[in-house]
Amino acid sequence: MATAVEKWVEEMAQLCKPDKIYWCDGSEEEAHRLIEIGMTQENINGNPIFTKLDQKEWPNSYYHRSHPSDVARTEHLTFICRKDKESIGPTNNWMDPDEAKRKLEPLFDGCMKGRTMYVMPYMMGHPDSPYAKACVQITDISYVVISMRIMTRMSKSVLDKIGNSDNFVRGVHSIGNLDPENRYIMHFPDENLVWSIGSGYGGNALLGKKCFSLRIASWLGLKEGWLAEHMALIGVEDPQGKITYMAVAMPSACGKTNLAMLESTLPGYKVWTLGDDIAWLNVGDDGQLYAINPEAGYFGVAPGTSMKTNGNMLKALKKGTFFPTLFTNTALDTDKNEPWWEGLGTPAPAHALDWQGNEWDPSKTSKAAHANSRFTVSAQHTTNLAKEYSDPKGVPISAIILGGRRANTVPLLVEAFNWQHGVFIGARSGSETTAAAIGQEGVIRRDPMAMIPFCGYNMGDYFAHWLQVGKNIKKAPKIYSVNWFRLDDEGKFIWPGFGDNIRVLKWIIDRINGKVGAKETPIGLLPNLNELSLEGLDISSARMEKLLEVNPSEWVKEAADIEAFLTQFGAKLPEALAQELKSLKANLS
Ligand code: GTP
Ligand code: SPV
Ligand code: MN
Repeated sequence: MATAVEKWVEEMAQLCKPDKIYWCDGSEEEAHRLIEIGMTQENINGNPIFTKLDQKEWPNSYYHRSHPSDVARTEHLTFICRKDKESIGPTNNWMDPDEAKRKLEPLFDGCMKGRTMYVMPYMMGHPDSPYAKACVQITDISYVVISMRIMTRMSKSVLDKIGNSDNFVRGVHSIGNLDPENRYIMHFPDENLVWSIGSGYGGNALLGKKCFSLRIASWLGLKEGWLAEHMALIGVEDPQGKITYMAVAMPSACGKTNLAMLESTLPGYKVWTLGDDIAWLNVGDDGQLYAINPEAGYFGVAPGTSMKTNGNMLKALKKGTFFPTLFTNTALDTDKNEPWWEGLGTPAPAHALDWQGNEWDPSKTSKAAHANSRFTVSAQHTTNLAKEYSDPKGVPISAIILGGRRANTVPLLVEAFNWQHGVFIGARSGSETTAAAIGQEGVIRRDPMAMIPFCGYNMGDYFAHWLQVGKNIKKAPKIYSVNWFRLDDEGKFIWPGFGDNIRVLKWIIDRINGKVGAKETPIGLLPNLNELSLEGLDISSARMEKLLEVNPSEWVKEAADIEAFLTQFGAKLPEALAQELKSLKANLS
């Protein structure tokens, strides 16, 4: 008797008509075999799927170049498909599920002719975790298989775990013909199902990541009483050896991976990492909020990653274990056969191919690496991997940090008055758009909890759910807002950032332990300058004051923008948040 997985795979094979079906076992031997084949095979964009990099400098590392039109998430082609349009809300693209399937079926019909259909069984989360989910994804490109093996816990044992049950998350992916006109990322929350065609890039193609672990999982969380969040997960050890766990939401390309790898500039402090992009938050039996990272690797932004800014990550990229490391859309130094990107901290290569495969040398004014070029590396490579990384129950969270990229208005650091106010801070957050998604860069958009591209249902209901989860926790974590990106009059970052962000984390720990005070402002509690640990930093108090400034006229404008954003949720906007907006405006006047 065929299992539910086998029946579904057969059904998909009937539709996609691959030459071959290959069931992945997740082994090291398999990864090497697929990479070897991929080095001789052309991707449909004319590049080999994998190019071997210099194995001495970059052990077990390979280079991949995607199609120039396919270098980031495409939010305008991403849909949530449920009958009830209102349940999806005003910030998602909606499509009726029947209509979506009528649209997709002809595109998938025969899309794998001449190709292999890879079937990947994998877990999101530690297999022994009560919060983990068993998943199966189909794809027709080995780049996705190798990436998924790094990013998830892929193993044939997942099939035994699923057995004959149909309780598994389904993902169907084909690179299609890469035509942006025929590119769709469609989510069916009621069926635990994602269909994606026409893109081989990150969040569009690795369906366990944003598609399942955020969009579908957030919907499961609403029904089941938990939260799926776009958050890094860290443990901060203080000089006494005590570790404080924090979950950190920041929009794409706004600093999660770097914070997760932070090398402290304050003696005695150390950051341990559990995750850099996604956290699942559950209320434990003891009434505390626990978090796990459902992923097993990092798909991180390459530009700006250097020994100076993020030495931990560079060491991880060069570690080379049984997990290969991938570089996608960086430049390729053709003299040295090494990856290169702007901000790597080494001289620009004399001869290179840029991210589009064009000849490049330092005389060119164009960027060699795409701004959203990425590395894919196993969490096992990180030297600061927390020991609780493999703890099925996760870690208890003491602080939630909500960040964004703002050149002005938003101070370096704010503490919420309480959970409800913290939810409002999250709901009102804005950030400048980045190269992580196709579209204009550098424009401010409201991005509640960094989830605007990832919340799989009506954000009005999402705010209400956050408020409810807060009530279900015995001792709610404190909530903070941070902004590393405030600029001075010359357009330079005022805050040194990176390793010095530990100074902000230390203040948060001191607040949790009741060791420092704070001053009340209209937008929340701010640090007293003399209680921030700034020793060894070359920053004038005038610049620090600018970093912590709450400028009333900027905030009156901000509040108007927040109001316009929140109004669109109509009756779905929780009364508590409408009240918070009212008091913000009152505090400002
Ligand atoms: P996604 O993977 O897209 O979700 O991004 P992320 O939130 O993990 O962002 P990441 O840490 O990769 O940082 C994105 C960019 O911001 C990189 O170019 C970093 O070098 C830069 N960056 C990160 N932290 C800081 C900081 O503290 N200060 C400054 N100035 N830049 C930073
Ligand atoms: C992001 O854009 O937030 C990412 C990269 O982490 S992707 O996997 O493409 O979503
Ligand atoms: Mn992300």
